Amino acid sequence: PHIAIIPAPFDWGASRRGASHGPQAILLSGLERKLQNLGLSYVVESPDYLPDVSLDHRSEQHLRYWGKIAAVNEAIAQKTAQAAAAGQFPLLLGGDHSIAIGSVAGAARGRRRLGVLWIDAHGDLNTPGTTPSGNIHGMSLACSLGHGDSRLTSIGGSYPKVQADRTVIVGARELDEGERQLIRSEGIHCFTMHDIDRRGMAAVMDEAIAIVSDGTDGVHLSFDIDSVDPGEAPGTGTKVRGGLMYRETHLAMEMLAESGIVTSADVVEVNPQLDNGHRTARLAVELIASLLGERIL
Ligand code: DIR
Ligand code: MN
Ligand code: MN
Ligand code: MN
Repeated sequence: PHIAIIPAPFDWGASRRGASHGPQAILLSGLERKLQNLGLSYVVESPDYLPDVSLDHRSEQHLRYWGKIAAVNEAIAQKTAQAAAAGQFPLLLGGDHSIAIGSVAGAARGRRRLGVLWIDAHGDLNTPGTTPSGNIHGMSLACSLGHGDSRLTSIGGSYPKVQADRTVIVGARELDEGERQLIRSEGIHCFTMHDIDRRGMAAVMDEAIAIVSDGTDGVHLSFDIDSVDPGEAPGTGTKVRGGLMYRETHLAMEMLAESGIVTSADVVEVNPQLDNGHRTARLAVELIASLLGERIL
């Protein structure tokens, strides 16, 4: 199969429960039919690769549920690396965004010059020293860059999985002070909603694609559905007004498909318990189809 659909039904990294039902909601919203119509071969992996962490209560105030998150992400890294090594495109279905600690680590195992495109309302660049919430889904990109607690940065190997100059954030509109400082001190490329408003999505994505593909040996797309405006994507835990419009988001996915640079992806933070019917899960399916080559004409 060309695509390995890897469910990551996990939500201990977020401030509220429910994103663990995201994979099932996305699958029930017609993902397989879309892939079939695109002529893509795929396998849906069983979630049995994840360890049972129900009895792991290791947690700290600034690193909530780190025990569960470390154990689950080791397994996600392993599963992602295995799929990539088999020549497949790992497509992770979250789950909250803490699962990207594992998916990025897994994608980086075979691609030491991995580019990362992080489409999100947030930066996910907090560390235990800067987090306002203690929620690890707000720290996953920092972890992948090697910042934060070694119990998280060592997942999938004790080295930074990606470099700041190959990392691009698109859609940011709610950054904490520590995140702003890390963006400046590390030189992380960050296209905010202000940049998208001024320059348009096409220009921003052209530049983002150029950055993540320059000198890299693969690109991981980490797509947080809360990047989309809450009017289109109400089913997510940390909604922020003023997000990406429906067509802007599809355009970004279509441009990524045309570029052919993306080698792995996650779609995270779909929470069916907060959704309006299956509106957000269905949007996720549509966006995945655009990413994987669905065209209007
Ligand atoms: C906030 C929220 N910056 C935090 N982060 C979210 O808790 O660190 N990330 N929602 O997706
Ligand atoms: Mn996120
Ligand atoms: Mn977010
Ligand atoms: Mn927030």
